[in-house]
Amino acid sequence: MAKGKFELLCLENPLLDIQGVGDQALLDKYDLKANDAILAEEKHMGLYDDLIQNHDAKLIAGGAAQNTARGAQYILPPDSTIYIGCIGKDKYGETLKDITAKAGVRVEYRYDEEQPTGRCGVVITGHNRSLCTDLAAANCYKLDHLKQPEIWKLVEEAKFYYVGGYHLTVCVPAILALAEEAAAKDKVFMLNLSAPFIPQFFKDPLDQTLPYCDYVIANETEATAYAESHGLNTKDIKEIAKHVALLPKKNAGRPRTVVFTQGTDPTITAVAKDGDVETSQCAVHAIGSEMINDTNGAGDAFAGGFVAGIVQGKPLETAVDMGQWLAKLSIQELGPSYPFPKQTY
Ligand code: 26A
Repeated sequence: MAKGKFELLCLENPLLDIQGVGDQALLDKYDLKANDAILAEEKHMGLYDDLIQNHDAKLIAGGAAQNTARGAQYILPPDSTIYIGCIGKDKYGETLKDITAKAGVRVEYRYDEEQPTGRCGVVITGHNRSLCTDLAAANCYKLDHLKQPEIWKLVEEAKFYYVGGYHLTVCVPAILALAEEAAAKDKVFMLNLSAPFIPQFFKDPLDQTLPYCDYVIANETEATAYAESHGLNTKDIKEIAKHVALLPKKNAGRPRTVVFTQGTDPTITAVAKDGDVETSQCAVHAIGSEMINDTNGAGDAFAGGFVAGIVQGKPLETAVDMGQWLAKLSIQELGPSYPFPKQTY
């Protein structure tokens, strides 16, 4: 296979997932919803040890965009993907680095001197997953790191940027630096909305970033949260996709594409060009419920397959189908993982 040239650069929050199977009582104990993603508060701090001691929790590499980076690299030629974020100087951080590097992703972490590596408590109940994140070091990412000459050189050499919307809670200046580089040099900038609380509570930084986005990826609950927080007065996923596609754009030379997944329902796409918007639908890859291990990371895997397709210059429908294919593989694994030996699309 031809060697890539680190064309794809991803930025977000590196986390170690502490994943165990729970029940309604465990969700109630920590005031968690069955299918949600939140930032941990004081009342959640006991969850991590509880998962390890009482729920046979496993430690798995997580962090949404880091999962996506591993997913994209699963498909792309060697040396195609770089991942950037902040970890602590500890064992969890080393574990994360090893797993991500083994997946062929080049990691360029900032190491925080004080905070430990971030962790995400994952409570699995059936096909739902509740994510509760203690960002710790992941919250300490700084623009200074991105602007270091040896890192910024990698930014300049990359042609595609993928940012997890979760990073809007961490370092907006770093996101905007990538976004502006993309707009100025006509490169591709992609954003995932990540979780309903992002459009809900991080509306302003999201609105600052959207004009730079060539691709916006989200699931249906994130799309609905966007519509609500922006007063769109509709729950129709296709209408929301059209609205986002038509928002103002910095780099008018590239159309904006919106991709909204809907679980097992078809994925909606909307592409805006010259004030017009074209929508279409792509079916998911069906899978028997008995084949599903867990759905932690399914959306990240979709994004990984999709982004790999875009980097490879595939047509939109093919890129969406690559996302569905990788999501189907990932939900059969434990957490946000991909099967080895590698399967090919
Ligand atoms: C800022 N927050 C809340 C987060 C996350 C997160 N990744 C980055 N930032 N909360 C959960 N995750 C990750 O999402 C993956 C599943 O989609 C988890 O680590 C999990 O691997």
